[in-house]
Amino acid sequence: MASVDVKKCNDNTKSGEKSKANAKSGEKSKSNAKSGGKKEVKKETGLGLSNRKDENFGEWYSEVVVSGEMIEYYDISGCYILRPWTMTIWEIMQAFFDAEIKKMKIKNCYFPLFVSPGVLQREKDHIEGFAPEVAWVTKSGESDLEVPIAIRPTSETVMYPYYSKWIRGHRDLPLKLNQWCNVVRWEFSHPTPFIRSREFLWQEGHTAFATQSEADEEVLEILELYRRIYEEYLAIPVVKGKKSELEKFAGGLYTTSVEAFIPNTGRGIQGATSHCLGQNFAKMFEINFENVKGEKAMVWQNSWAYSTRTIGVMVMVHGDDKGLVLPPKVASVQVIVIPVPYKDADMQAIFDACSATVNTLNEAGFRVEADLRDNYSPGWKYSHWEMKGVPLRIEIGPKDLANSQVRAVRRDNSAKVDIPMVNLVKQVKDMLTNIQQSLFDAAKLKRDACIDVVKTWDEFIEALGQKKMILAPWCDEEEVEKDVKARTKGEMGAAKTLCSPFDQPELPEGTICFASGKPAKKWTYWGRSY
Ligand code: 86X
Repeated sequence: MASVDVKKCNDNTKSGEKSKANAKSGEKSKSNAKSGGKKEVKKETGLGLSNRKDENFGEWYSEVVVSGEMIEYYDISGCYILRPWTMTIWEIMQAFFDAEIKKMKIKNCYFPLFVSPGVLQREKDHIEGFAPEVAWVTKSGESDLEVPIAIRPTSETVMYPYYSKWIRGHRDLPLKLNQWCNVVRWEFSHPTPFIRSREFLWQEGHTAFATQSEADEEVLEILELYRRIYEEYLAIPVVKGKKSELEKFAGGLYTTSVEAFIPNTGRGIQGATSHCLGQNFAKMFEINFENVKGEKAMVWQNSWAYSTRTIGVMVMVHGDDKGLVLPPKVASVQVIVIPVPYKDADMQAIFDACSATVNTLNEAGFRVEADLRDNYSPGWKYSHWEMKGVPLRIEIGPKDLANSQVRAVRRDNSAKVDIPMVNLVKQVKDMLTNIQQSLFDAAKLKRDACIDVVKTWDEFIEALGQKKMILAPWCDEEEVEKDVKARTKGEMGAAKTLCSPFDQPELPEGTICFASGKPAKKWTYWGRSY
């Protein structure tokens, strides 16, 4: 694996060098044609993707995250460099979520990265299945540590001993903490940037309440924030629902999630989870308090998280054959302004118009930059910023200058509009809003077209073969879910439950389970998944 990654890294460096070396000739060839010129520039500069999204999705994805300058491969398999183009997206989502949880009186904190073996194993049942994924530090310099130290894969065992210490009486409740941090899970299945990496960034919220009803309420409040991150920021439709007993977090009482779907691979993907832990951890970590009546009671706990995986889902859902497509709300550059010089044009006037456009839009609150580099042709710049997914491109040439207008080109559908300078702010605002909505609508249409409602096993197998996300009536029995997994095992991976949507269609009396023939209890989404 490592050698493949390094090779990709090298290949990328090479094409980067090539594009710089050829930039000048790109400029020259620009002057000769409007029509065929662009293709020629692409070829010469090495811009453009060599894999198509619909033909070779996996390769397309690896290529687009690197060429879009979000990720750089690293020499440790499953670890990736998050470049500024990625971090800005993460910071925007972080700012939203952080402000929202502060409104809920949740406070930020930071617990150590390292876990002592005693603490890690304190809660055996929880750790058991995960043990092979825990990474350990065993040496400092040349000497073995007396006691090896684990790196947190999640922070329950790190935090809860202190919850036990800090919570004494009902006045200490609720205790609502969150931390933004990295975690390490030494996974052995195929790593994919953002989607499955050995180190990733997330927030983990851990809260404790006096009553179950307070905990229940918070679970859904947080889940709604996760829905909003996906739908309002990343423009990705998700299904809110409850995980099956088999798929829930084993240490908890119940797990809720937002589930997204990747049409190209026909796989569901868990977008974020919000768990009610019940009193299981309170029991193990002795998190007790004296209630209002003066009796000893156990706290009710929740935990919830979303990670940088969100960004991978965004790339997979919106990206196209020209590269990334960023929803305006999370794009670090929402508008890129590009001067279009012609022979004998007043270059200074064009540059001034570009700067004025950037300033006007920045002052209006948009994230705007101009690409005034003189060693790249306009065509090269178009491809470059398309690859990086910038939602809107503004071109300014002599004709635009003469007409006091700019030309705006949408990344999502290539639509071109001439905008009079006097309407600039209003029209750019409308276009960005429109792009954000269009991306969501297009993604939802595509996702919905992948949903099949089935009633029988034969229909289920047929739909699974067509890479669908399947809504089926189910008896809700663990044995039946295990049986479905066993019966669908194959190269592509088995089908499992994604979630039972909160929004349940009507289940007519007498409906039977698609897999067992027993009475159905609920509608559940099934599919292959990440
Ligand atoms: C499950 C559960 C939970 C806090 C969340 O989903 C929200 C934020 N944590 C995480 N999980 C593990 O408990 C786990 C434990 C170990 Cl030791 C491990 F190596 C991997 C794990 N992966 C997931």
